[in-house]
Amino acid sequence: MSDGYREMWRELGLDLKRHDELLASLQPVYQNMYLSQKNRPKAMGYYDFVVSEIHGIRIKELVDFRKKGGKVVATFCLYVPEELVLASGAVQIGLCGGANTTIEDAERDLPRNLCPLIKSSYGFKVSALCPYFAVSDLVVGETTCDGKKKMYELLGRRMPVYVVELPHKPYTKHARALWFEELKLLKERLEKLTGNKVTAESLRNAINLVNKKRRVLKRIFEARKARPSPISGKDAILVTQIAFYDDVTRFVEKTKELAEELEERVKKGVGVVDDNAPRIVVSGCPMAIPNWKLHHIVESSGAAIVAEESCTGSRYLNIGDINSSADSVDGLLKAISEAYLNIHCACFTPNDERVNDVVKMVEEFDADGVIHYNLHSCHPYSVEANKVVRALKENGIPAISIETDYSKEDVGQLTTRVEAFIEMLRK
Ligand code: BJ8
Repeated sequence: MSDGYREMWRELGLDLKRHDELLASLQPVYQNMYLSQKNRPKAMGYYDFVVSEIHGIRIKELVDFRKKGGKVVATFCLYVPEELVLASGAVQIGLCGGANTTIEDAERDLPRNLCPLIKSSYGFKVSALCPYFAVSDLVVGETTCDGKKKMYELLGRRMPVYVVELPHKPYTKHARALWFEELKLLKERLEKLTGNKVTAESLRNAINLVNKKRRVLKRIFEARKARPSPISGKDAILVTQIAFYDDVTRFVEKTKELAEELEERVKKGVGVVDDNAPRIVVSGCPMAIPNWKLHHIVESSGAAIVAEESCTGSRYLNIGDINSSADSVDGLLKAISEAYLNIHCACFTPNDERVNDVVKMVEEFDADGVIHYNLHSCHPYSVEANKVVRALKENGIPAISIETDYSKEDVGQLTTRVEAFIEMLRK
């Protein structure tokens, strides 16, 4: 990480001493987990650079954007449509909540037995460690799980927060109508924030741009279907994590370069593991940056993660290509609202589509087994774990369910379970 940004960080009100410690602690982790990997695609150099500048160049861009009157909107969930934020002239960034560092800070306000993702995210605000929070003009939250919903109330005492209501039974006509109306209200809130009117043209352009992002990510996913996989799961998840806060146009360009390289590798049969390495799909809670714990354990144990059924994986792609042919704002908004309900989050009930998605993915990615991944105290996914694992076993697919957090304490125990699972898949 370059050190030329201290003045900017000071102006953003960050706790510089702790901030320095945080960045310094990330370097050896990244070196160990990422830079030491063998035979990485060359195009990963871009994402290494983005991580090394995580609180540098991108923050400077956002600071400059705001100096010119631009607004930054922060989110914590896939259901907040980036298309709408972009169409209002604002920039959307997905805030991270994948680090253990800020959990103690969060526990001053939040209960200990709450999901680490929620505590980590909130902790980044209260600890003054996150420049992304500091450059955000508005957080758009959503009514997904109870923990997040209630956390937004506390966050709202510290900065502007707007919450969209997501219906949990999305299959009825009135639920879909409610969701559409909610997005209309969000549009009005964004117009008030930016002073810009969302027009059919600005919304269509934004849809087309974000479609490009999902399309190029899909190419990365498609390439991972090859045996051997041309990219590690660890690298693939990093690309998706960065997709949530990088500039969209630049991200699409850079990720096209990666996709081309992977497609070339597939043609030549070049992979990051040998052909016989067990192939694993991870399904469950999203993994916010810098949460690479499970991927590191699995891939250090000789297996390859070939896909993630999660919001930092296939659930984002399930939104699909949004139809931008309508000629009115309402028509385009309708297309967005329908497409976003294709995200099969465990906060939905029933949520059988998610179970079907996992089973289908095993076949498509030629996987040998599934690890269901659950964060401690995440009730929606822990209750659903049972259903997912049962359905997989009924289909003859080996599966295990693990529960973890962001600490290092259970690494030994997790490694033992993962190694035993991989060993079983080899037989
Ligand atoms: S669409 S998965 S990003 S809500 S892990 S905070 S569910 S207790 S993150 Fe999520 Fe949107 Fe759904 Fe995706 Fe709650 Fe569970 Fe924590 Fe979670």
